[in-house]
Amino acid sequence: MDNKGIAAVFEEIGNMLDINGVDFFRVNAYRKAARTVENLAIDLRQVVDRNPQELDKIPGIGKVLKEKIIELVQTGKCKEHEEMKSSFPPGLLEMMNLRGVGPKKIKLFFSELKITNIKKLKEAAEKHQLRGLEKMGEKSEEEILKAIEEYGSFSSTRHIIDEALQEAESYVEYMRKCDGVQQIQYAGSLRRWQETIGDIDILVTVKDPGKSHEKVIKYFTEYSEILKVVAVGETRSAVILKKGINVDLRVVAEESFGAALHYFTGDKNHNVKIRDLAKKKGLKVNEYGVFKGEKSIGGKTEEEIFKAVGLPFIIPELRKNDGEIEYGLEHKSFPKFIELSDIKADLHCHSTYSDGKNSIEEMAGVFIKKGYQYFAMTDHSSIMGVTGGMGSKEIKQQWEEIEKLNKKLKGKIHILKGCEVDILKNGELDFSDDILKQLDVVIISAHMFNRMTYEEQTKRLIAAIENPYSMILAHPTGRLINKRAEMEFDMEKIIEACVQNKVALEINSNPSRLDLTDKYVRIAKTKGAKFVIDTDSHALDHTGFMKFGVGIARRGWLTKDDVLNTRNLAQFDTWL
Ligand code: DGT
Ligand code: CA
Ligand code: CA
Ligand code: ZN
Repeated sequence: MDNKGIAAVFEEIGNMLDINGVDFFRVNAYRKAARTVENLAIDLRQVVDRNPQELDKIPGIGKVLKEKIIELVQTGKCKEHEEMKSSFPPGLLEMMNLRGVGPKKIKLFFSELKITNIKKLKEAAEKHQLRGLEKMGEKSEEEILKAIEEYGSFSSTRHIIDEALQEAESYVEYMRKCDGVQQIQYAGSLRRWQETIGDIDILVTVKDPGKSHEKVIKYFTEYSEILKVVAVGETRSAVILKKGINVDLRVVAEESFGAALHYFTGDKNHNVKIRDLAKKKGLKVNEYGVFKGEKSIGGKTEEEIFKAVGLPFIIPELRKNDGEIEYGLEHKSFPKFIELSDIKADLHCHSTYSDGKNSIEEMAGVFIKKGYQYFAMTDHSSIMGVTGGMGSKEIKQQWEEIEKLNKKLKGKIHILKGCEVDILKNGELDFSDDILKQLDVVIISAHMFNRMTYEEQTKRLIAAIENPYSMILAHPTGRLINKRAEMEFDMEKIIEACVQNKVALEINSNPSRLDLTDKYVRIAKTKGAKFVIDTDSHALDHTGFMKFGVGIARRGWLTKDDVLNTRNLAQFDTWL
């Protein structure tokens, strides 16, 4: 079991103890340990393998927790945790996922109304049984119903893109080693860089069809990460991975690779339109090729498919029957869309000055390796108490450190003084003008007060955008995919206010955020907005998220010129 798994077990033990009303210190010890383990830079599996005594050096991990870590690493389970869980009604802990419901409420609902799961909680709320309980009223009852609805809409099984991508890449790497496999490519929503992924689609061509098919399919079903093989056919197979993601495999002949890749990349609406176009030209397009009567006239490459229906190549990101086919027919070519290699800087990241895991110098190191020319250090302002945000004293210390580092790193990278300043309830910013005016980059973002009405929220955000010091509006809706709903406001008005006030819109590349969405990226572009693509990194490895933001930008038809952090430092300074 890895650090993340161990942290989850500790968190769950803490929650169960809390629901049981066990003393505060024990509850707290588990919760703290969960956080400590989650934030460790070292892999506990390695520590236990090497020398378990080293666990003593980790602060907050006493003898009992140490033994549990060893047990979890070695057996993947913890006896006490399993026993506690079996004494809990199934469904009780799932209620922890509801916004605004914690151990205290769960205990209350259970002891007073024998509520053991979300379904029963919903029934009780609908019958107005909750409002009579201690510290509960009409309003809190409504909040619970809202939270249940919100949670329900997330219980779909779409996957976060970076999890799907990692699984797909490992699978492809494994398949490459199979004798007989010629070309291999993942297709579907993943190749289109859609924000969430239903299942992974993998396409393979084989050297000698007929002979190799069976061998390739067998090899596919022998992958070590498979939980269950769902289907095995002559040219296809489907499995479920241990991570809970479904994977479809199709095996085609070499001469059909382009046609099959086009078909399985989709999306479906785009495919249907292409087939209609072909029909009008007296042709037939399917996953095996382009046909005139019985005769194949192409299909080895995707270009051949597009060419047959009178289109230039359409990048996968654009394929959603959202105007790309009409545009291609009319213009015969597309603009050159932004690419990952165009990015010259990251303008949103965190260090240990707030809730980041790494120092400023470590962050600088990773950006130098990427070949960036500059980056903005943008820790949180102080209202974000839980994140250890900076007050005016800390931010001045940070400036001193940045100045020193800029001397030390001269010629390698330049660090801009920035801040992710919170938008307060009334639309003012969480730092005085005196601080704001000394910053190179001011990112504004709303992390709190997300339950205001639609009108109030719109007004609040516009007020913040109109602040003369505001430069970039970060992750506007605040959503966390599969976890937290979007904040509601008039997005088009917000985009217009950004254009008027020369505030750039951020495409946040964190795969759980991907906020702005492609739909609004495209709308904002037509309204004349400028963009930045940021990772919002809280640790060194998050800096690799940039590709997901670039995917969203391409889905929103952005070119290099639309995106400010493709500029070199001098050009970027001019924009500032
Ligand atoms: P997902 O998996 O829900 O994230 O989305 P996709 O686009 O990967 O969809 P998936 O896995 O069901 O199918 C992969 C591709 O196969 C899809 O993008 C287009 C093609 N496809 C699937 N079903 C149909 C269909 O009924 N008609 C046509 N024309 N194409 C289809
Ligand atoms: Ca798929
Ligand atoms: Ca599929
Ligand atoms: Zn941030």
